[in-house]
Amino acid sequence: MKKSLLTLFALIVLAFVAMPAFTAGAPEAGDDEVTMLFMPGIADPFYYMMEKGIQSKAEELGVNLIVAEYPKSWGPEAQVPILEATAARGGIDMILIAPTSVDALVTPLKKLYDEGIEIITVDTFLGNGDYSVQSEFSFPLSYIGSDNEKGGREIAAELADLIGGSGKVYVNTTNPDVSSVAGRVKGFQEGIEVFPGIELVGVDYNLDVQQKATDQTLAALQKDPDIAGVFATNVFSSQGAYQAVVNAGLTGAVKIATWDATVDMINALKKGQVDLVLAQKPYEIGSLAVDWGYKFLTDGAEVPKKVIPGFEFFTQSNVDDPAMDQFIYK
Ligand code: T6T
Repeated sequence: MKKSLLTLFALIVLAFVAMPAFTAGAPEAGDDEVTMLFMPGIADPFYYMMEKGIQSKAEELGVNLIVAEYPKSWGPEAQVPILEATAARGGIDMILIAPTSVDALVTPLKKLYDEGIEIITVDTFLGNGDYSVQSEFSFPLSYIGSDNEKGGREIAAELADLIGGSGKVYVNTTNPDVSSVAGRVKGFQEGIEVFPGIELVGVDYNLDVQQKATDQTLAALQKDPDIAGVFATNVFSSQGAYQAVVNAGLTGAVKIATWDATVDMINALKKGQVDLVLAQKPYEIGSLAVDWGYKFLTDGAEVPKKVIPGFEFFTQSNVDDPAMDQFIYK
């Protein structure tokens, strides 16, 4: 009797000791659930629209989604502390992030990547955005966003047309180290090169502050009263720059090509205060990022190094077309 009790006791002890060996690697409850973190660049209608695309695809696929706090200003100093604090919660399989600098986000993201978190960059990218060539910034799975240089070139051609192929043009943009807007300026400069009669008189950086865009554009118009065209490269640049033209009483005389289809910009187009609005597809960018990320995490699918949804142009002739309504960031 005593012997069998001892055996039973030994068996129980053995079971407890051996239990972990049997359970390691086995998914804990909810472990195979995919968790993604969305880290936007700044609080603006473009990223709100992107979040909608992310939310709806995450819901569809059963992805556990964490949306980080929206930075109140643009830049690594605002974005990195939020990113690191949110990632420190743990349990994150993938980060969908719009890096606010091509350089300054490489180290903080590489650290998280080395901790086992996959990265997809949405809207903006690291380095030169070519993740197919091994480099210190090629660790993200993919860049999902607009072809900004192509958009810049097309806007140059449209603005050239609007000003009759010659005259002075001015650019208001945000930051030199941000891939998206830098690409737009580069494309624009390439685009106007084919027009010998067009002169680029200045490029100002407003650090993504709308009032700064208004002040800079007003100063540029005062310095060069014969500026014929303005290109503003994103939401706050556009909303600031056209306000300066309105305040200077130059609406119609100065042609304005803008980027990002906010409700404010579409209303300005309807009022003839701007002449062109390029609409990116933030909802689609967000949805594609979750879709490809999920395929990678669950099936090991190969994610294309670049996924580029197109863009649309709002003009005075199509702004009231109901088919265009879907492209407004609202
Ligand atoms: O233009 C978008 C985005 O594409 C860019 O990278 C940063 O600015 C916006 O978010 C608009 O404010």
